[in-house]
Amino acid sequence: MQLSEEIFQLTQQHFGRAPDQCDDRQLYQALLILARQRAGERPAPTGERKLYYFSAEFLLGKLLSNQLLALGLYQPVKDYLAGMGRDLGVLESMEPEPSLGNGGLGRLAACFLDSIAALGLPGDGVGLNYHFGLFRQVFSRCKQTEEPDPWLQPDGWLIPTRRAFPVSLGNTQVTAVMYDIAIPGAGSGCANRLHLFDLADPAHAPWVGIDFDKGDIAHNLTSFLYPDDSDRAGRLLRVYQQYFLVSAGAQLILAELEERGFAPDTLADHVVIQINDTHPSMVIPELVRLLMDRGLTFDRAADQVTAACAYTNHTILAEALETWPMSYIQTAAPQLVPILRRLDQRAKAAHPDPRVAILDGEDRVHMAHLDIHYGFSVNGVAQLHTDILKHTELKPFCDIYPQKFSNKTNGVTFRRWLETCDQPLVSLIDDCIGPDWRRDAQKLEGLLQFQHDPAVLSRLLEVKQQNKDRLCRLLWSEQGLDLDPSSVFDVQIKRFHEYKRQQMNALAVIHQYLEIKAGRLPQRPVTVLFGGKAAPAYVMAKHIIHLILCLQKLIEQDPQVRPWLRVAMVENYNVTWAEALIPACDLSEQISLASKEASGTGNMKFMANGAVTLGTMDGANVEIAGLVGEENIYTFGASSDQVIALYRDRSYDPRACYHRPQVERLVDFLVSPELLAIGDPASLSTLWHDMKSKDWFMALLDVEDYIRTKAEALRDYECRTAWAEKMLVNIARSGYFSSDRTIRQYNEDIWHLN
Ligand code: 475
Repeated sequence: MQLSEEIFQLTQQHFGRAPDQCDDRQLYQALLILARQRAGERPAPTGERKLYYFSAEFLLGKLLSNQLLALGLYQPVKDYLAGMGRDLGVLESMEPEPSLGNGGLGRLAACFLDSIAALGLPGDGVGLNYHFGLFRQVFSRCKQTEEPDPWLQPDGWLIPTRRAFPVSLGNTQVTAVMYDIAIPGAGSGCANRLHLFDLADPAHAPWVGIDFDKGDIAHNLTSFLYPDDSDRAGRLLRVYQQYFLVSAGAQLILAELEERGFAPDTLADHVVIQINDTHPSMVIPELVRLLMDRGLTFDRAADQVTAACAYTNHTILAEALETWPMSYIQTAAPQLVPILRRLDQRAKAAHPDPRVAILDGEDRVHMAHLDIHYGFSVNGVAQLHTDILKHTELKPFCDIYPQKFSNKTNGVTFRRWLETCDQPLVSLIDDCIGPDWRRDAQKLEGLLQFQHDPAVLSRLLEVKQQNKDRLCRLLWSEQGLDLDPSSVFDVQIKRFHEYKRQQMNALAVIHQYLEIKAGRLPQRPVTVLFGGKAAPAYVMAKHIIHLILCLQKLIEQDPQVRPWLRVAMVENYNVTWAEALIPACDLSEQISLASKEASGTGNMKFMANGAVTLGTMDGANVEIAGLVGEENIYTFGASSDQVIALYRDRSYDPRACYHRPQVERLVDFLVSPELLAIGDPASLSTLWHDMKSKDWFMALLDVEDYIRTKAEALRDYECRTAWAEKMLVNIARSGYFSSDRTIRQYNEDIWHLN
């Protein structure tokens, strides 16, 4: 059937009218149903082994455009709509963004599902269906507040299935039901699934408010992603969630294994489980338990599970390395306790070194240690991060199991992060090198032949301008921000965390502000854009957001500064905002303290869209620098070796850095009369004290070099042709960071799917 006929039938059937008589919502709904049906008809990829990607988060973003793209319908649908004077972007703006993720780890999982399907590999995602997701960020009096984000729509992307599994949570018996989102693969003709488990019983329907009773498991198990874990009840709730996810997921794996005609003791021949950070680590003892129920001995079960499980580490931050008191597991999943004790004893018998123990002297379970002993693969997410894991953080493990460790540098799907989010740039690329880069992103290197082509370079600058204009329109209509599209767009978008050092960027803003106040004007106005959420219980991150919102307000009120410098913080930053911000960015801020950012993936997206990086030699920035060469990136700051030595020797002295005259006046501005008149004195002075005396992530160590390097970048920006060359080299060299490449490597080295 013709596409137009199919859409006609759908709108007739559902709304009793022809497409051109439908309103935007109806037309959107018809296209959703079309995509859902087409994806549902696609066969699953086949292979001897099947991958299950277990993750607490899948940060999908809006689905319509990317589903149509994978189905080969994107351009036909756009053309069809254009023929009626309608626009796919307008229709898609109706779609609420699924709120199933938080940051890089969740977005990586979404990029991976896209690439796994595109490569035709058999692999499904396994996660939870959080009804209110993370939270919706609302600014009120220059502070972040949190509201539930009810993103689920009737008749949306979720496909109900007949799968249901019993799960015992302490002394409560619940049923996990499974919903699916189809994941069609671009160019593969296949579709995988993202399985999202939820509570079955409507009497147990999730709770609606945000101040819920955390003890009421039945009502809030799948309410929120990362419920506040600053107290015991919140932490217990996380353990309940984790166990619910892995128990249902493990039962799914064994059910499918049986349906494929394989015996439980051949698990590892037919199944590989990728454990995305430690949140799903309890899948290990749960599978051991279920295999023992099916007749395997403990040792045989443990061996099968070890040969099936692979672990990805995403962070070396101590506070993110999960350890659960055994007493929590005794409460939430008592059936796992004897298994965990046996797994611990078996590991201790072979490796008595207390540094590698699963259970420590306080009876806490170290989830990463469990993954490393009882998995066959451990990977970091960028070369530097993997090296730090091997030589520092996980060295005792690497000495025992050197063969388990490998690097898999992250990647991003160019289908979402170039093809659908930056159409002006895509047209330019197509005109230069044709369409082949879609199948093989390394082909973007073909752009290098245009590095000195004035026509291409000036078109590149026009494309960037178009994207900046588009962003300005959007920020105006959605958030009432009116920005200057002819200014330089300097963008830092990511979760708020002290190690990512948004506070250092804020100090640079203060520097620019004081310069303008002193009559030293920049060559061109600058707009510093921020976006990101702070975890509700992360007090210091919230102080940093407050500082930025106060600076924004201060500058808005100042007619002397406002024409030259603006600060704009996007409210409720999410994937959808990223898709508008990244194509519009000139300068990409990747300024984490070296050694702390495992990889970063935003850095890759910016690069592919022609932004130039201002960054530390951290995470994947190191690899970006290697690919583009030093003249096409701005790096600064202490090296990871220096930082690691400062921590090891406890020799970082924030007070000494603070007392440098240029630094002191920037830091003291936090408690200046101007700022105190706008903000909350308690919040600003807490941040001020912390910066002077603790500065755990060493913002004051790097701030001067940072300000100097940013000034250099802004100077270079004025030579427009030379800047356009830098943009072009960044785009041309970004192909390495396609998640198709990353997934090929996972498959070749870890999964061996087909
Ligand atoms: C890294 N999230 C990025 C990205 O590999 C990296 C942890 C605990 C609880 C909740 N969320 C988390 C993360 O650790 C996370 O998102 N890590 C990020 O993973 C993908 O690119 O450098 O910070």
